[in-house]
Amino acid sequence: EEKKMENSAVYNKDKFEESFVRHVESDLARNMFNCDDLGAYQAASNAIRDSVLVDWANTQQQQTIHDGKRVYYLSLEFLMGRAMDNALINLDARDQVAEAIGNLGFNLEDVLEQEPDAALGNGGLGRLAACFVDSMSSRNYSAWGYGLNYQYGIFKQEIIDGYQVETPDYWLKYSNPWEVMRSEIQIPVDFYGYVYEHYDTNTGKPKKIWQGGERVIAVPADFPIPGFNTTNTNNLRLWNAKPTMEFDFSKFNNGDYQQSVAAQQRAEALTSVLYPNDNFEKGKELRLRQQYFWVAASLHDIIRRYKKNHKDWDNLSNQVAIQLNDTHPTLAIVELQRILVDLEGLEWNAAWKIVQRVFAYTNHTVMTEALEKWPVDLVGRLIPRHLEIIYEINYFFLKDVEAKFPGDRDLLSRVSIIEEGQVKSVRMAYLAIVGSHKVNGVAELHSELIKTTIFKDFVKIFGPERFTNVTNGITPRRWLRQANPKLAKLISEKLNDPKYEYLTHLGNLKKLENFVNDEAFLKEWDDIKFDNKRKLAALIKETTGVEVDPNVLFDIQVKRIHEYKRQQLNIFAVIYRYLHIKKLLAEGLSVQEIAEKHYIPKASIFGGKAAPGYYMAKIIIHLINTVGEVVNNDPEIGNLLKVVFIPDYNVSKAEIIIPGSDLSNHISTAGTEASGTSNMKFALNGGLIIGTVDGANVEITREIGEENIFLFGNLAESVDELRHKHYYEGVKIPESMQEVFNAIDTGMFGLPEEFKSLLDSIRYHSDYYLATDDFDLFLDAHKKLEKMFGLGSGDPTHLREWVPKSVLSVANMGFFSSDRCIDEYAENIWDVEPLNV
Ligand code: 26M
Repeated sequence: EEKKMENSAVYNKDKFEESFVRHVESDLARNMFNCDDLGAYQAASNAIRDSVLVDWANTQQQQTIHDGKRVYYLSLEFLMGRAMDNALINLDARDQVAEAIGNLGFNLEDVLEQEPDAALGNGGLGRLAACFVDSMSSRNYSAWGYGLNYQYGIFKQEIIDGYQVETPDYWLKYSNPWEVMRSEIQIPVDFYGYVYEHYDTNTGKPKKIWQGGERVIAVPADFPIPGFNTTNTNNLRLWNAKPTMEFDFSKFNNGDYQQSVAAQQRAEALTSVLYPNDNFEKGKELRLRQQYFWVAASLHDIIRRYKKNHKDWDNLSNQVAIQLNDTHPTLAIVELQRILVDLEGLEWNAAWKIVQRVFAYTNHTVMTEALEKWPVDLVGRLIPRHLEIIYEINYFFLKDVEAKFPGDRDLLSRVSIIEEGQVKSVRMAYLAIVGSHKVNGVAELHSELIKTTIFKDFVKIFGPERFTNVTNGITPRRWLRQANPKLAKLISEKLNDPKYEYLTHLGNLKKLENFVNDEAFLKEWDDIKFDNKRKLAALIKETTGVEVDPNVLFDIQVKRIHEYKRQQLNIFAVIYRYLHIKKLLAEGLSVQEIAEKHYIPKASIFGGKAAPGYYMAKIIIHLINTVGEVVNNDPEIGNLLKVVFIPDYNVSKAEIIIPGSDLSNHISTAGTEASGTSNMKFALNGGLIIGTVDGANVEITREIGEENIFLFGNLAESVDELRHKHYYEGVKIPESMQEVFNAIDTGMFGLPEEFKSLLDSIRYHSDYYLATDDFDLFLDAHKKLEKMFGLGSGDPTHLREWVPKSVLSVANMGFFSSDRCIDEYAENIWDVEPLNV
């Protein structure tokens, strides 16, 4: 505590105010009389950053002195969201700074709002990486993240006439106070060129030399990652591409100055934009260039750090663990083998053993169409030496397979890293498995599925030990304390934990079970939910113009739009509900009667982005919006039903939406959602879940109890059979769904042609995602849960039946902290221990 006080301005109001003013005057070149909220955000961030930098420098120095094993988390996406509030919470300085900022004439909440999201990711995979860096710092690991510093994050989504319109997210419009440019570090990365053989007089052996054709320089931007309740502050290093200073003199001499400057400028394009797919997109050369650029720069950096203190290559895996976030960084395996063999002169086999010990690979999908494959031609042109090495890795691998399973030609062609199709391609997942010592899935069901389906042959070849599970987690600092401060405070009071230690010992939440019969407590709990719903209603009003009554059931589905996530199932059920409410109204029932006896008042809330080229996902967005248009403007329906699509779902909106949910949807076709992580965020904030038996829903159910979650739908084990049946016997549309289709077909929600391919994919194209099989089960699950919700806050049924489930959910979510998850990686995969700095 004492150290804290002397250390920095964030713990001392006077010092903070002083520092703030200094930053306004010297960094912003303004004065306090013309400092607006944006200026205040920048000055405050700089003042806070100053103290983060002290911890950061100390941490890095001590980690270097200690010289233990470091973890490197390679991810093309880090979906960080805002940094300022998170830093204040992790430093335990929020109250002091709020007061100091108040004294200076600003309001902390307004100032925090000025920060643009760092939206350098698509969805689950990128946000997972962000939770992981928070946990790695908070649990005192020595760990770096490596990624790309995109100038444009995920596009901003506008809804115009009910359609998604994408606009660029130029998030660095104002300078970013959280990034520290390391212009002194400049790492050359080569592309193209050719490979030749050279007789090495030292070894008497031929040697491969890669002569690159185009060079780009990698310059890091570093982001300090403060831990919660610790001074341990790790580094997130995101690369920028910069042109070389070398000039193409051949062009220059030809008088083509313009051309040679243009070529230089192209370098920067490499890191300018995040690919907005959360699924593989075929053959885009720039994407592969991004991957190699990032991998080469990161490995160069890691190896340079290793070489400062070490010579013995055999020791590399005692110092370095590299985790591959999906197959996007798989070229790192090839790059390390190249460094060891071509540049450091190791024997192939010795090098390969080292490589395998260093790497581990996390898989995030079983859907085969989403597995990365790169055309051999493209790889050979871009990085010719790497293609040779891939062939050689494959040659030795297949030789081993042949020795183990002699004569099994089928097996060899099935597991070959090179796919011999119309377009010969490199199967990145196979390369990642072969080059790693561990492969993990992200939830139990998913980890089992990869072993029995897509990677089955590799279990046979390498044994089951190579495969493991690490169930995903989320950081409770952002997803409870930051997003839901009132609930976090109530919990800290109830647990008698004024320092919020439960945020790093999330199992302590269990003690909340003691209060599940305490009526005053339940009321307090419910009041906080109501308050959060009011805030969400305000966001909805502001972004869509629609007014929703915070007393109604908030039924939410926010996530990327995908057929497998089945937003279509949800909107069909909404339409069904609307049709039936209309029928009852036509029969002369009043809104009041319908609410009490048939359909409780509800707001169906959607949000999420569609990949710009994903036609079907865009139709789903359009349908949700046209349904909203009709329902919300129906003068008869009162508050029985509202349908809203919140545009531009992102991390900072999630922080408002998630705490305001009564119910959230996690309704993927069983076996398709690897884990899901928003399910955890909702449950941790006291929202109940309606979901299929898929991904981490399975473990959430085990932890919180099946009476506290609403599961429905066919199981993963039935999916193949059902698909087969659809294909050979045709799709049977249930009557309930037929009513919905008829309404769409007769133009109730706009031109039916606009939705034809969505409906046809179900009725004429085999309903791959099993909407027909699960629809009635979904409706039944709703009927059941709505009885328990009652008429919402204040209703005795609600307090008796619903709120205790909410409390019990939160009480049993301890397992899903990303701290637990990172500890499992550390112990089972990385073999590292925390270092207390
Ligand atoms: C690949 C190639 C080219 C362009 C983009 C990609 C690509 C980008 C992101 C592919 C997949 C991407 O993300 C997939 C993803 O987010 N998966 C989710 O990962 C979460 C964390 O493990 C899981 O919880 C989700 O179930 C899973 O869908």
